[in-house]
Formats: sequence, C-alpha cells, structure tokens
Amino acid sequence: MVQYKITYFDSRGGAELCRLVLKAAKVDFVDERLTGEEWAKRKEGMPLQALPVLTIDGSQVICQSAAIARYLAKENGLMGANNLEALRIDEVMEMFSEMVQRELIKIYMVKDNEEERNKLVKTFVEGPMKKYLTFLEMRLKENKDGKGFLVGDKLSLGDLAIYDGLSLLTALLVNVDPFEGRSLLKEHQSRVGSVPEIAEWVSTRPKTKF
Ligand SMILES: N[C@@H](CCC(=O)N[C@@H](CS)C(=O)NCC(=O)O)C(=O)O
Repeated sequence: MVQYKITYFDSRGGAELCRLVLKAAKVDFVDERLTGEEWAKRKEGMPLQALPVLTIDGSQVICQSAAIARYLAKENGLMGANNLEALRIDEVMEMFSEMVQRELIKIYMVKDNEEERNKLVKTFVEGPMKKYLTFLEMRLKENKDGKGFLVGDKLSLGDLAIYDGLSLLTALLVNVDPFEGRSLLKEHQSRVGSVPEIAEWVSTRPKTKF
C-alpha cells in the first residue's frame, strides 16, 4: 500500500484540506509537523522551499497544496463522478484560493494590530465576504436544493474545501459569524462535520488557532 506523509507546520493552514481528504478516505498518513527550528534546517531541501509537501512512498516529494489535495481526492474517489462535477469542485477551490490571496491574507498580516484588523474585517464582511458566501449558497442550492453535498450525492473535495475554508474564516474573523442568516451554509458545515471520519479527526487533531 502507498505510504503518505504530509509535512507542514503545527497548524491547519495550507495543509488541512489535504489532511481532511485523507481522513475522509480513511487512508493512513504520517502527519509531520515541523517547529520553526526544524523548518530552518529543512527549508532548502524542499522543492519550492515552502510547505506543505506530500511525500509518497518515502521518495517523491510534491509541493503545492491544491495540487496535492486534488491528487489525493482523485486517488480516493472524492473528485466528483465526471468532469463537470470536477469543474464545480475546482470552481469552489479557486474561489477560496482567491478569497485567501485577495482578502484574508491582508487581515492575517495585521492580526496583532486590533484597530487596523477591525477596519479590514469590516470592509471584507460588508463586501467580498457577502459575495463569496452568496455564491457558495447558490452553488449548494443547485444540487439537491442544498440539502446534500456540493456535487452528486456524496462527499467530495468541494465539500471539504467549503468546510475548511469556512472554518478558517470563523477562526480569523473572531467576532463575526459567517453563518449568520445563511442556513444552507450552516447546515452544510454541520453535515460535513458530522461525517464520522471528519468528526473523529476534528475532535482529536492537534488544537491550533489556525
Ligand atoms: N502555493 C503554495 C504556498 C506555499 C507557502 O507559501 N507555504 C507557506 C506556509 S502556508 C510556507 O511554507 N511558509 C514558510 C516559508 O516560506 O519559509 C501552496 O499552496 O502550497
């Protein structure tokens, strides 16, 4: 059987979606978490001097979290039943990538400056966040009226991306509830969080802020 190791820092961050895919698929992996000191020693040896990386069978070391998540999803039947479902999963993945790169990174960078942080959060919540969450609800509603998963009738990488992305939003925004008035998203979050493998992982994984 193929051996996987996911190497990252001691946080959910850019590695958690990959971990969630493997957990949902009931595939064992080594969850390697580096300290700052360990990272300083190993950084130069990494393909793009960044984490996460996936090590396959102790030899192939692959970087870029979204590529890793998609590969693990394809290998484990979590990338939709056809190309159209895969497209819808990709669309949501790219939306989160855009939201992080355009918006959340700015808020994260000033996390220790309360005044600046509050200003950026207000702008984000009143504009872009509304747009992104409305889009997600629209997409969920398009499949089984929002009563199931993003595509088809089973969990996929798209659902895990929504779950992970909205968990990040909740952690980062502190006093803002992104689920307020958004019952479809709230129910979806709890549906994904209730998948036994996900519930088990979330209750036992190392507790970190992000
Ligand atoms: N596009 C890459 C981004 C990789 C990246 O920037 N990783 C950050 C952590 S999220 C990192 O390794 N930072 C430590 C450093 O650059 O020394 C991915 O999604 O994997």
